[in-house]
Amino acid sequence: MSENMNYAARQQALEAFDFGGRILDSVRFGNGHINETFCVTVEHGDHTTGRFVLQRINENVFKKPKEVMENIESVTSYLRERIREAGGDESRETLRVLRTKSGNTLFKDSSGGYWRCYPYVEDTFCLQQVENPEHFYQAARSFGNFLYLLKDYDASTLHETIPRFHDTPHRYRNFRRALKADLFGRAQSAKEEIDFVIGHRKDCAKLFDLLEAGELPLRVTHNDTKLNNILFDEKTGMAICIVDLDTIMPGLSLSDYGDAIRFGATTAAEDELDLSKVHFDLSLYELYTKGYLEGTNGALTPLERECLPWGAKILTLECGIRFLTDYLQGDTYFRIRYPEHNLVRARTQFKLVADMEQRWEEMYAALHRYC
Ligand code: GN1
Ligand code: MG
Repeated sequence: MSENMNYAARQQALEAFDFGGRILDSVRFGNGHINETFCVTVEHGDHTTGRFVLQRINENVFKKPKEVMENIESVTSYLRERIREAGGDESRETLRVLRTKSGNTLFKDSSGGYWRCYPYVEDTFCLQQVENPEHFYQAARSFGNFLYLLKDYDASTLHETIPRFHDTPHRYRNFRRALKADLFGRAQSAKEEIDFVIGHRKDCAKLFDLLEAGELPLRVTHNDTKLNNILFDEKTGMAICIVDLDTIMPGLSLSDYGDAIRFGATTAAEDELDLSKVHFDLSLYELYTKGYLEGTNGALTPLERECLPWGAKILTLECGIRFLTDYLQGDTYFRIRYPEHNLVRARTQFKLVADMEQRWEEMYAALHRYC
């Protein structure tokens, strides 16, 4: 879409939502790889200002935006009740969907783009990397608590917003297809990474087989538990609100746990170019494990707990496979800033997987200190 059309679509969205005041400005916001995000500042009648997060949902990724919003609306309403019962602050501890002037959770612009909006949770900050281990521990408790609060919510009533999202064997098959097609002639520049994935094909099925056999439960999961999908309170430093709710759907607890480890228990960014800086951080892994077990408050089954290291390894492998597949397919999924960006991302993930394998016994020893 051209910049002008983009601008016109955003203006329509700004007009559509019920912000309860005069719009002062709207600026690009955030670090997500998928949706387009803007921060909107509004002046109310009494001259106070308020902020909102306005997003255009990426329809290439989320084919059914209505279903995305149904999941979000239903789960956040449920969470609000649980938070209220526990004496928490429901206006800060979960997102609230802002409606349009005609009462809808979604707005469709004239070019067909879908938009939704949330009030901004003020006096919070977001982290791109672990700076202080305490924050990572807080994030673990919060994502654990998310699972705990939703443990009695019937996961089968939720839509699968991205079919087979954390179905790792399916991701592996997509990778093989992309490799076979090699539409952009990129396979020769990713030989080592391709061999790494093929060498790990058997690992891909480990958790999925247990799910199919009914040994691991299907739960309500977030499915995108990166550290930057959580808001911390500026005053207390506590993780208070989980954001980026589009991928809430039925899934494995191990995906939520594993994805958080992959992104946070590392010494470098997801797209660090210098692999000598990328290491799996065992002490952050241990801290997150402790926090997650505390947050889930006994809700995990013994087998789920025992599979946590596998969750870490498989989700890291899976994310690397997704980056590599997108690289082979010409970067149609993840937003990139330069041509090899997805390959660079894949490399860091495989480096972390290799590190985990080397420290496998230590990972289990750390886990068994808490369960
Ligand atoms: C995407 O939207 P964002 O940047 O939080 C992706 C995740 C990946 C992540 C990798 C819907 O998350 O699955 O793990 O990038 N989200 C979707 O950084 O595919
Ligand atoms: Mg995000």
